Amino acid sequence: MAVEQTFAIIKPDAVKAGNCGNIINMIERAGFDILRLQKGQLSPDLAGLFYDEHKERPFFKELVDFISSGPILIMALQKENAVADWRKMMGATNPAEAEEGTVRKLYASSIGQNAVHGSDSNESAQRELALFFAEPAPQQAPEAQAQ
Ligand code: 3AN
Repeated sequence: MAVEQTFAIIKPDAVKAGNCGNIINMIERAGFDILRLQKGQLSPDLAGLFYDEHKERPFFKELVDFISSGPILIMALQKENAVADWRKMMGATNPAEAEEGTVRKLYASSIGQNAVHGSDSNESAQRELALFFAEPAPQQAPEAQAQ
């Protein structure tokens, strides 16, 4: 399987509830390399760009309002099969349908406030990583690869 990078967010509900440490622990135990980790708060404009593919959905405004409502953690995660593995670890969008042991089963409260985001494909991962992390992760730099 190919080594991939994916983009992850710990959303405002999980940050507010103090669950970042627990979620990061799960990520590390699953073997992800955390290439980037940054705390911040999205402007509604950046949130709208990020969720552009959902702009026709009825819950678009709710989505943008929520993700920009408070601090979040954004991450670039790397491992073999990173995109699918992180999606599996997150669990179903609706926490009521999420499998036992998934992040959303443990920490999400509703379909809108569902603790985490993960890219849904390699193409989305590239787009989302480029949107949030202008510079490539250190491991990708030619000098780092040469060592
Ligand atoms: P996922 O995050 O599991 O990929 P998507 O791509 O279907 O789910 O939806 C993107 C985000 O939109 C979800 N993370 C969730 O927060 C929100 N969302 C999805 N469906 C609804 C809904 N019916 N009502 C409110 N928010 C929703």
